[in-house]
Amino acid sequence: MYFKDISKIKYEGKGSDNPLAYKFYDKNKVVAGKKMSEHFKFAIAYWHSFCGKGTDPFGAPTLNFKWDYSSDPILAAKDKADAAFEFIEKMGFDYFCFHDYDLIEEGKTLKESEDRLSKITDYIKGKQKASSIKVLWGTANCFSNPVYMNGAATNPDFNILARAGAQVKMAIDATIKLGGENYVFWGGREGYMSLLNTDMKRELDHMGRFLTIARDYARENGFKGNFFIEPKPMEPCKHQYDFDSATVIGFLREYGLQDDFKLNIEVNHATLAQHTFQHELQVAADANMLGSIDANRGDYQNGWDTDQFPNNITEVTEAMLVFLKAGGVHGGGVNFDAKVRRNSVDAEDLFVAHIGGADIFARALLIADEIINSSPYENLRKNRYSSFDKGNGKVFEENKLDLSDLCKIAQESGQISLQSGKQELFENIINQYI
Ligand code: XLS
Ligand code: NI
Ligand code: NI
Repeated sequence: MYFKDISKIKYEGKGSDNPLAYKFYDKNKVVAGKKMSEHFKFAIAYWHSFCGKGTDPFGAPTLNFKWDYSSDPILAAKDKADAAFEFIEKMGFDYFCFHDYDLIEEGKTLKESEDRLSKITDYIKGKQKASSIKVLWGTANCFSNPVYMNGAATNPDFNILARAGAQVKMAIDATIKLGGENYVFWGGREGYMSLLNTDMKRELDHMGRFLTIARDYARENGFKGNFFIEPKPMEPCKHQYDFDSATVIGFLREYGLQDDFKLNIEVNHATLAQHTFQHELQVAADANMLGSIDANRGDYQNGWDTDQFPNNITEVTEAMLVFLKAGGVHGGGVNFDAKVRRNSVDAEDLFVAHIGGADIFARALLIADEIINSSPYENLRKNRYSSFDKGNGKVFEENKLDLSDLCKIAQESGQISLQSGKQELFENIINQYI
């Protein structure tokens, strides 16, 4: 046991002052026709919670992981899996997400990595059988190894692209073996540092082809889940090709991938792209491609991916309005792609952070559901468009008016009165229900 002082986290309600209890996340509570646990499918991110030890560009690790002492990579990986499973069970979550080399340290050769992955996935499979913990998604880390400094699927060197192919194949195999429900691509190095040395069109064609053959391989091997692309505009690249939801949707349609791929929206990536989280969710939902969420938050003053745990109730409430109205996500869930600050060095800090994250989503879901069902919000929004529900507006929506028709209607309609957008009223309603 790695967290022996901490017992299973329970729901104690808003009145509780126990820092190690849920105040809002009541797993079995039904909201909008589904249990909270089904709406969210909360997942822990293996990399932040069990691998990242608090380094930053200026400092050494601060977190002392009790599972990270063995010099034998297989034993170390097993200890890490024990810690992860103990944590997930104590949180009462059902899922985790992983990169290939989060599970076990990469070998010196592809063959050695493959053997290691096969051993650790055997072990984790056993642990899954003994619990009910599932994989929300798996992915390949095609960005840390120096070979990927010029990209993976978009590398100008074919040999590196092939190597990325081998790695993605192995990560898909591992995901299938562990019953993973989805598979993610996050292209941290798929982009450029300088356009001067970059043939963008050629690189994008390569990426389109790479994703196509990865999909084909997974399907041939029985994978039925969704593929997700996780947009991010920059960091580590100056410019990343999967910039934001709209860009990725255009890319997927261009390369004929729109039926198998959906989007995994991360809060801090949205804000890095100068959008809100809710904007990115809405764009994905409108294209019927809202697949999953990487929950975290950025910092208003810092310009990078700080990956802090979510705690902004207004932001998450507005996001939950989009989420509920979209009917939730396709196949995915809410993965806490977030890390405790490097000075949060107590074992219980990891629990407190995840409790806060689950609670803010639960609270926001309850509020958003109430806004939709009991407040004037829905009608106010609908009424803004009422001129399209009847008369010429309706005929326009039926695609039966041309530009000359519009001209004629405008000439006949006389003085037009201005309609208020009521933004402040909308904002007040959100605040009132929070
Ligand atoms: C990095 C990404 C990464 C993906 C998985 O910014 O969020 O963690 O979620 O590769
Ligand atoms: Ni992410
Ligand atoms: Ni991120």
